[in-house]
Amino acid sequence: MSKPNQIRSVLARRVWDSRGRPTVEAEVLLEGGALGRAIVPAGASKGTREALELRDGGPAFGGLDVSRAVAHVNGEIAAAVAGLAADDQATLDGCLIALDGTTNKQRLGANATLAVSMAAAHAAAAAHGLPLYQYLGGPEATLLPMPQIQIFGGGAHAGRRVDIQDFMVVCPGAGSFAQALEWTAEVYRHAGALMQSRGARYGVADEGGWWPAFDTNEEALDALVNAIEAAGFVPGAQVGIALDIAASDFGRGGLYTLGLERRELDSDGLIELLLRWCERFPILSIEDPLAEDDPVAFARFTRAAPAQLQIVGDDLLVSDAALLRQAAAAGAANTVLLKPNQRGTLTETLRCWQTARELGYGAIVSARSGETEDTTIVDLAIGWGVGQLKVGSFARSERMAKWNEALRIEERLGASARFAGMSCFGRRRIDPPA
Ligand code: 2PG
Ligand code: MG
Repeated sequence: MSKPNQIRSVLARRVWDSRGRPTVEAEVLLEGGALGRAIVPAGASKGTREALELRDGGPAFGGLDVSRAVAHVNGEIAAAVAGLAADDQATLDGCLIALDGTTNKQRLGANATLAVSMAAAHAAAAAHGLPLYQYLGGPEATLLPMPQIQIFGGGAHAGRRVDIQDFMVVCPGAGSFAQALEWTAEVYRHAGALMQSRGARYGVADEGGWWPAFDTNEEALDALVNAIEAAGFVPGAQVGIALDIAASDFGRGGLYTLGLERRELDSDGLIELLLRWCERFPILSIEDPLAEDDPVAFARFTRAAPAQLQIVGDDLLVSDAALLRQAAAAGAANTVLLKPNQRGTLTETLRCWQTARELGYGAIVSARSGETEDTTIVDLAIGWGVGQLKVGSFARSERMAKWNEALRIEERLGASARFAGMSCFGRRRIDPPA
């Protein structure tokens, strides 16, 4: 006899992401009639140790088609997971991992496995009659994340027009998630007006941040502070800066090429530059300050940085629990970015978050630069109580769908909603050697 929570069928199709590129959507139908659906995002600045996103190669769509990943879902994966309980995520994901049989999902594709993993979670939540965040976190799932919102795009998301990838804001002075969005809306608007007044407003980058028409990276930081002030906020206290340096994109072997400024820095030179920026600008969080192949310098930066600075590992850690343990042992970073498609299942992503908690690290649930209307990461951030969420800018519907979904959840939670504010920022420091 079948049970209502058992998977009856799985169906995948090719859909299109915010860069107009193919991606995988999966639907999981349960015996009781509940249906879950999810779409997988795609990165541009990727860590080399991310799980593999399977692309077809060949002439169509620049080699980026996903017909093989879609076929894997509709064939092997659908057959293997039929009959499994959708609300036993660990067993389901274990089945996907075993079926793939490689360490990085290179046979089936992380885009195939993650689509099914997430769609099954949605189906299970629907079967339980609960919104996904509540299904994942129970009645405790009331913590609204601090948003990290991009104002200027750069790096791989803007044709390397500037070296730094994400110039973002966080709102330590805001009292609620809704207020953090209101404040960011004003900063984003003023940043646009500022670019307009300089005759330098040329549209937006991949994640919707303003196109970075600057002559130096520091000019972008100055412009961001000006926009915060023009919007009427106290830089640092009310609205602060968060950067994703994405240093793996312009550094290799301990050498970093700042294309915009036509100079090359070694690891210590880059560390010095970033520390100077931390003194001059109200920077509260820095992601990937050094490249993924430069972990010793990453740890050196972590030790040298101001005590309150959040230091985030993205390419360095690729949402992987084992890499996070290694980084913690070496004293690198104090926060991990959680991107489910870097691993290919929800269970592995959750394991990384659990490891972060155990080690005293902070975490940020993050979207990718190639996104869709899928809002699963909002449920993960709230359901898992992570306390921080990074989605891109304050424009374009693949971004706004996520901010707006979190707004709805905050409203639905009413008096029980708690805003994380700065409480979940990574702060851990290893003691300097005696
Ligand atoms: C990152 C993300 C989002 P991508 O580096 O953190 O900004 O970019 O998805 O291209 O890796
Ligand atoms: Mg990053």
